[in-house]
Amino acid sequence: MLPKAAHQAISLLAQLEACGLRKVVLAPGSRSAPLALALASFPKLKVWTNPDERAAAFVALGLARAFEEPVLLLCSSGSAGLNMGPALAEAYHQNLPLLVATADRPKRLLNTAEGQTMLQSYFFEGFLKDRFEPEEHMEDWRSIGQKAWQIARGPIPGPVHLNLRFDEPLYFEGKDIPETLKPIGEFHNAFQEKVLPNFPPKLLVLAGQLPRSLAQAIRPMLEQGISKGLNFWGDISSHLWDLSPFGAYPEWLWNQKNPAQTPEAILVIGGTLLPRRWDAFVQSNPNVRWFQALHFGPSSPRFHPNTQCLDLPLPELMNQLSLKDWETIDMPKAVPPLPEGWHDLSAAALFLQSLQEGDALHLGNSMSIRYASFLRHVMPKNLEVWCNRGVSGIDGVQSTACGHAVAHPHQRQFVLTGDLAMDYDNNGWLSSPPPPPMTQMVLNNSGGQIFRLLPGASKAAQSERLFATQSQRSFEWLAQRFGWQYLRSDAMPSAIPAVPKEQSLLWEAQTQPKQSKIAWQAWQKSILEQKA
Ligand SMILES: Cc1ncc(C[n+]2csc(CCOP(=O)(O)OP(=O)(O)O)c2C)c(N)n1
Repeated sequence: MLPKAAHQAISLLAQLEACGLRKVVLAPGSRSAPLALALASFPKLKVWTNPDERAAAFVALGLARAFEEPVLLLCSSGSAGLNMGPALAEAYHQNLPLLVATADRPKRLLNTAEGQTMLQSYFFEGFLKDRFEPEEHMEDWRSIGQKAWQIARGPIPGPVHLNLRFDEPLYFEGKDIPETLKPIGEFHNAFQEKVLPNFPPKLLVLAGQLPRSLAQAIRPMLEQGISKGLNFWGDISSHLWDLSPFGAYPEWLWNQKNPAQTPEAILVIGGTLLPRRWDAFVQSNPNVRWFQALHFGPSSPRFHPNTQCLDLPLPELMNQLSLKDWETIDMPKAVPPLPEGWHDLSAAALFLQSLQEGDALHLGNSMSIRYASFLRHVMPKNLEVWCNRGVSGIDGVQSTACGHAVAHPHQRQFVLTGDLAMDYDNNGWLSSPPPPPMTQMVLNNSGGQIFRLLPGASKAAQSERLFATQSQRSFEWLAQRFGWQYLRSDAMPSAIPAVPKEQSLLWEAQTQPKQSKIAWQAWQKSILEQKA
């Protein structure tokens, strides 16, 4: 006879598998044993393990993002689950479907000095689509699984927490699914449609971070709209970045005083967007009307309090835009040359130039994403660009890339990241089976370069210690730890290194922070002062 915990775990997995679950990431532990053992009953489920819950959650995030389907994340009780918070917060802000099952102990053991026992119910409060905690006496968790799946998957996806209290015995044998636990049916949610407003002819569409499939779905319509004069700018994370005239468009726009170069209306679609601070533009352009698509975007106005929010599926909205004629804003046609010498910008440019169509590029926060955003003219058009711009900051850059690489083993994977982000997160590489090879450039500018560029932080006393966390470390040790090829450049190399096929490569660009700052600021200035 199967113990209660086995019934619970099997019923949950049976329902999730019937709903379409195929991928599971497990951070092993004893309390989650019923779920780990029940996995054997579901051969359709592909399982990855990683001992570090924080990294495991980012690996799952990378998988959910790459496959655009819910991924189940399993861990043990206690602080194990807490470690998954950063990736869940990121999933919430990127609208990515993660199902997180934290194993827990029976309620009666709370506050009894029992090991690995704490209040887990509200671990991820504030960044969940929903959470479930089945009653301990319930043996059948199918309906919970079904509801959790539906909510995680959408229409607007996001993370769902299942806090699962298992009582002993936790271990069992056998993998036959009892007849009584056959999955129950699924149902679908319809999306509410609303009416399209009458946009003025000089409209600018600003696209933030979008799921790749949605971006691909609206791309032909946008292309058609752009050919009819529609003004468009896609964030580097939008999967539409290559449709923009050039990297600095929004910043350039802010500097324009000529009404001919100012949009009459701005429609914001998708999630996070660099640049973020539109306050000055909003104030000096009070007549610009603001619109925002709610489908795959935030639900509150972003840049202007009087934004009209459109509750319309994005493909439909874009289709309607593609049918009209628009008025184009005059723009500069070229990007000024890069400052000479070896610095972050020239190193990043060299790395980005080496990429080919169809490659995947994973960008670290904070300067790497900015460099790439401005250097899009050196990148091949059909390059997949990925980054965590929800809320993660320097967290999970590599682990998420590991998850993505696992999903796309035949795609060439590249990572461009800062030294602190690289130091912070590399346990994605502990995953088993191990992620496929990647080529990574770490911009080693001795700490957080962003803080040397932020006026407040850079002027503070002890800025290097209190903000930039200056260090003189090399990353050769990391390459050794994971068996990667290692290359270090202290000056402009004469050639771009070849990308190895079967092995990862870590290319450490050792740059001088001061020189990198001067080059970046000078180049930005020349871009923003360009004439149309
Ligand atoms: C998890 C997390 N902790 C702290 C921060 C604050 N933070 C923002 S940028 C940054 C430094 C990033 O340094 P590095 O990875 O070297 O990139 P660079 O600024 O040089 O591009 C830090 C610590 C953050 N974004 N995320």
